[in-house]
Amino acid sequence: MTTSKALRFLVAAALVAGGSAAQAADAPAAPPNATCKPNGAFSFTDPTGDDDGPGTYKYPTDAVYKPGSFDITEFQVNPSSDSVEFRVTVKSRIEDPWDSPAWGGNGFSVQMVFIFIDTDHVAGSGVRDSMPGLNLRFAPDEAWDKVVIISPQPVARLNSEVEQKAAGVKSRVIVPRSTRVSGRTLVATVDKAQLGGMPTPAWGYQVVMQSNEGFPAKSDLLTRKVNEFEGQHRFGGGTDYDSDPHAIDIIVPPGGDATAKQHEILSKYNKTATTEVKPEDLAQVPMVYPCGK
Ligand SMILES: [Ca+2]
Ligand SMILES: [Ca+2]
Ligand SMILES: [Ca+2]
Repeated sequence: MTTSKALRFLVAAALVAGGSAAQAADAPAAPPNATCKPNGAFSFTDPTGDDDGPGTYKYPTDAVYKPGSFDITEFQVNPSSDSVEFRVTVKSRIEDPWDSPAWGGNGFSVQMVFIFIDTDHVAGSGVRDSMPGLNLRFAPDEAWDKVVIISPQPVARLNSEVEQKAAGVKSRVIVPRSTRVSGRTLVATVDKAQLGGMPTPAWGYQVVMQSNEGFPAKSDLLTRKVNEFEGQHRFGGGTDYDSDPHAIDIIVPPGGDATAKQHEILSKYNKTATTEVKPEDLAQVPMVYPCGK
């Protein structure tokens, strides 16, 4: 075999191994990294191909859940004079299969993102439980102070869900002033006053990818369940109970293999907990301080 023939063979083998040209083109995934500015602006990357929670999750089977729809690739925070733009990019083009304008929505259908923010990094300050339906919690010194909800649902529906299901933390919940789509990116604009101040490079973040469920269970804040087996509108690969993290993709602190780290973090839950799930049964997710402490 000549060198060029051998090279062609290797490329062909790589394409077969990757399953498609598109997958081969972005493998291996770049390690997470951050670019930071003094005003608290930053960009932080997440690998592709880790939209499987603890490594086992499968998308629902309905065709609206296109491959890559829940795969976070980048998270950006962009402060301006009196507002902050939060941008979450996914691997596939964001579509609107459920015609969100018809229900007063924001131009997309299947995604939903929770951005938890630690503004003070002080042990005991903030909330350790996540939000209803996510089945996650935070470490005592990384408890969250604010959460920004990026959802296709109109403001009134979000506020009503928060009132019904998260009343105890509603002063910490931020429904953005505007939420829109730009290509593969969800863009939420939040007023400075809602955040209680402008971001600093010391703030920590956790970005949890979920799916908008317009007909949620009583215990779930518009989130889609993860079950043992995937269904038309249910993720699979978890448990039929609320012990498994209902998180499809998260961000993890820089360094090492980000995908392996995510799988390890989201695998640490009590798989034997069924109807009685305690906070300590849940996976504990880290805050990411992309620009240092
Ligand atoms: Ca990802
Ligand atoms: Ca479950
Ligand atoms: Ca990830």
